[in-house]
Amino acid sequence: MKTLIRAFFRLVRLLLAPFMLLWAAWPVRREASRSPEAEQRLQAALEGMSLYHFPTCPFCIRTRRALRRMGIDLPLRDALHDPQAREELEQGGGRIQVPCLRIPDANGKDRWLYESDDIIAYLSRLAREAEQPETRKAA
Ligand SMILES: N[C@@H](CCC(=O)N[C@@H](CS)C(=O)NCC(=O)O)C(=O)O
Repeated sequence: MKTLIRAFFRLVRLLLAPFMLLWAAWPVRREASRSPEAEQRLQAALEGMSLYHFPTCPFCIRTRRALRRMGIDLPLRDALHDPQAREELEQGGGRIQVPCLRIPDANGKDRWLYESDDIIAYLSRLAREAEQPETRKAA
C-alpha cells in the first residue's frame, strides 16, 4: 500500500513538473536596482552562500523567484539530482529538506537555514542592510 501511495505521488509530481518549471521561469518584477556601493556590500554579505533546492519543489521555486525579484544571484545546489549536494545537505543541515540556505560561518562552521519564509526574510534583511548600512549598526 505504501509503495502504491508513493508511486501515486511520484506520478502527480511528474505531471505537475512542466507547470512548475514554467512558473519557475515566469518573469518576476525586479525591485529597484541598488547603487554600486550597496551592490558591493550585498555581494560581500552573500559571499560563500549557496541554496540547496529541488528544481520543481514549490517552496524552492517561491524562494528562487524571491531571489530574482531582489536581484540576488546565489549558487544553486540541486539536492535531488546531485548526490554530492544531497549528501552535503544531509550531513551539514541534518536532514533532507529544501530549500535550505547554507551560510558560511567565520569559524568554519556553516549555518543551515531551512524554511522558505525564513530564507526569504533573511536575504531581504541583508539586501535592506546593504542599502542602509546604518540600520545594521543600529540593530
Ligand atoms: N515549510 C517548508 C516546506 C519545505 C518542503 O516541504 N520541502 C519538500 C520539497 S517540496 C522537501 O524538502 N521534502 C523532502 C523530500 O522530498 O525528501 C518551507 O517552506 O520551506
